Amino acid sequence: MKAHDGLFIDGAWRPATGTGTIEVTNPADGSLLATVPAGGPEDVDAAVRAARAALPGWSATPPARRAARLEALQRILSARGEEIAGTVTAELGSPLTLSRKVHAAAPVAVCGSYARLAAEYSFEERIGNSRVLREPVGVVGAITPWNYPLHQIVAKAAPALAAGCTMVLKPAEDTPLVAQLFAEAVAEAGVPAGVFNLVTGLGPVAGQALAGHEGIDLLSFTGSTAVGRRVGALAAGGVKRVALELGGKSANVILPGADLARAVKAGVANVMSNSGQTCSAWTRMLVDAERYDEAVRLAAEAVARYVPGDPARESTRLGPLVNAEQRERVLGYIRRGQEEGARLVAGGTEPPEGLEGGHYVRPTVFADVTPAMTIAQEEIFGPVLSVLAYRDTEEALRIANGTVYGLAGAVWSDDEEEAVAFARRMETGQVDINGGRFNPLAPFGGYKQSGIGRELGPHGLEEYLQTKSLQF
Ligand code: TXE
Repeated sequence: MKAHDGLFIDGAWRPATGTGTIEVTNPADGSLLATVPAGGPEDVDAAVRAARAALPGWSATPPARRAARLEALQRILSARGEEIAGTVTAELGSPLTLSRKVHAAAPVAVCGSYARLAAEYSFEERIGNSRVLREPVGVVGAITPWNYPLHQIVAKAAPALAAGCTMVLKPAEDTPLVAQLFAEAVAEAGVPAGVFNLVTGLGPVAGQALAGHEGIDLLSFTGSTAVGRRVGALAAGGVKRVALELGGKSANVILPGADLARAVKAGVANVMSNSGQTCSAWTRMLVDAERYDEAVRLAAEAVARYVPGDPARESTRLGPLVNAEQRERVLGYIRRGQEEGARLVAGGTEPPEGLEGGHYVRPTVFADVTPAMTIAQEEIFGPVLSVLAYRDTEEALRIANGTVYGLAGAVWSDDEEEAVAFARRMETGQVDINGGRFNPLAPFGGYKQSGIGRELGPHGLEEYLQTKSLQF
């Protein structure tokens, strides 16, 4: 595949100072797609300097003109949608239909929402005898994961640019190609040199250098809780602002009156989408004891429709996992579930037939899962659903809230008010009521160890602003 052999710094593709490279492979068959440079601390330094130099000009650019650049970016991302979808399918392994519908489409919607917000947002307000100015935080260091590779970038870049910040992005090692494509789009959209910089590289080298760099004002990280904890501490040590979007173990609570067939089907689809590599995935399905057996039967039936296959085929609904390490992690959790006494009703550790060479895992459903089991507590990040029983809604709430995470969740009921009342008591940043639909303006982010800060919409914009008050 086409790839740049340089880093995008100060508006141009430049060679990295180090000689290291990253091999980008196709998770469906292990073949080599491209090689990209692995930037080092000196490259990160050059990128941060470029972002710092571009800050006065970009932050003083009227919001309406920043909005015009975001609009242009939205148009370019939309026009290059097929190319984006193909790139994400190749480097992540997500089925082509999902790549089109979500990986390529969501960033277009998010860019559009920030073009409008930049134009409409009140960057100044009066409070009594004060004028409160909302000014850009400054230079942003952004570190992103591979699971929604373009969306995760745009969820940081669009609000940062709308706010008047400049930035340096270190994308995930597994998915640098769509990040390069995004840098091309930013340049094509007429965003001035130095406003957006891209350093591909290894997490512990380039990522670490960025997180600890004195020249950034905000570190925005999405990834694992373990790394987030470390880089957050590093940035906070330099008294930098920190935004963290980390893991999840979301509960899908099906209340006794809910339409069971619909809720189970949607719950299975949610977990199997993107091979379960979604931080907000509803990985724990909670069903009342009376309807438990029926729910397990429906879940096993629904999961049979997710046959692993080549993600480049239009008909495939379940692709491979991103890499061999992730597959091993997920298989380890499946083994652990069996050892701890959960009942396997679909899938398992056997590799799917005829797909040798790819990082495939069978779609897996566990029944008789109890809240203390490892598979009910830890983020698996694979196509694995746990079904748990509850006796009454108080117990359902205790189970739902009984993990260190609090990113998302779902509640199903025939009485919307009952569902909302339950959702109010959930310790989580986002709850889908009877299915829910993606809203690019709604804040997304975690309670508890799922993170700090919010992305998307006006709340996401405010992460990139700081306030100054003038008293009269
Ligand atoms: O994530 P990492 P990994 C979870 C999920 C998954 C697990 C491991 O459970 O199974 O994390 O995935 C960069 N200093 N999530 O190992 O390592 C890295 O280069 C600075 C949830 O891929 O956290 C990449 O750009 N940066 C999640 C980014 O951090 C470092 C999405 C994320 O990688 C670094 C992904 C370091 N020392 C995984 N080490 C979500 N919240 O959606 C790594 N990085």
